[in-house]
Amino acid sequence: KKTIAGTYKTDSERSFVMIKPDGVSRQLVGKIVSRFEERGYKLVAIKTVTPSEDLAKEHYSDLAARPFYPGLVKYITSGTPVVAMVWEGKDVIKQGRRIVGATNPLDADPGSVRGQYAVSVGRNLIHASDSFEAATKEIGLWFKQAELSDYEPVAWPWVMADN
Ligand code: IDP
Ligand code: MG
Repeated sequence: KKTIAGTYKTDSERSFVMIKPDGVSRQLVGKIVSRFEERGYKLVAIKTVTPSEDLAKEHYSDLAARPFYPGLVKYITSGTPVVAMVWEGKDVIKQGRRIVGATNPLDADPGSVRGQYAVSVGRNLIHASDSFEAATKEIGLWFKQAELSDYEPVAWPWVMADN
């Protein structure tokens, strides 16, 4: 698309981002949402969900063999809701992982969400898709097609410029 701000592509990727129960209970939702919003990413969907055991298990099915899996499922199904989101924009999958930070908060960049707010790997506040395949699976698992909004942020020509 060509605009006064330059040119940019309108077909960009999407990532599934989830604020885990500790992030909601610790009232960090606004701060976390702001990081994606201020970067210029587009909010495509957002809702609170109190995940069932089936949903948590399916979301983390790749980790079913890991020793921490039962505890992880318990954490996600604590009864406190999560905030499920879809964010869209250039490189949002890779960039989302950088905003979130390393899995273990001890290794997470201090500027990342986990690096600023988390201490324990088992209570690391937030999830973000790690690949296009994972994003596709996770968005489909947590959202219906009709819940994904189609609009264009006014800032996008500037944020997304590719020239
Ligand atoms: P990621 O969330 O950074 O993608 P994964 O390896 O996919 O990390 O693990 C998923 C989630 O499982 C982590 O975010 C964390 O909540 C939990 N987890 C991972 N490793 C451990 C561990 O060693 N002990 C406890 N929980 C863990
Ligand atoms: Mg992962």
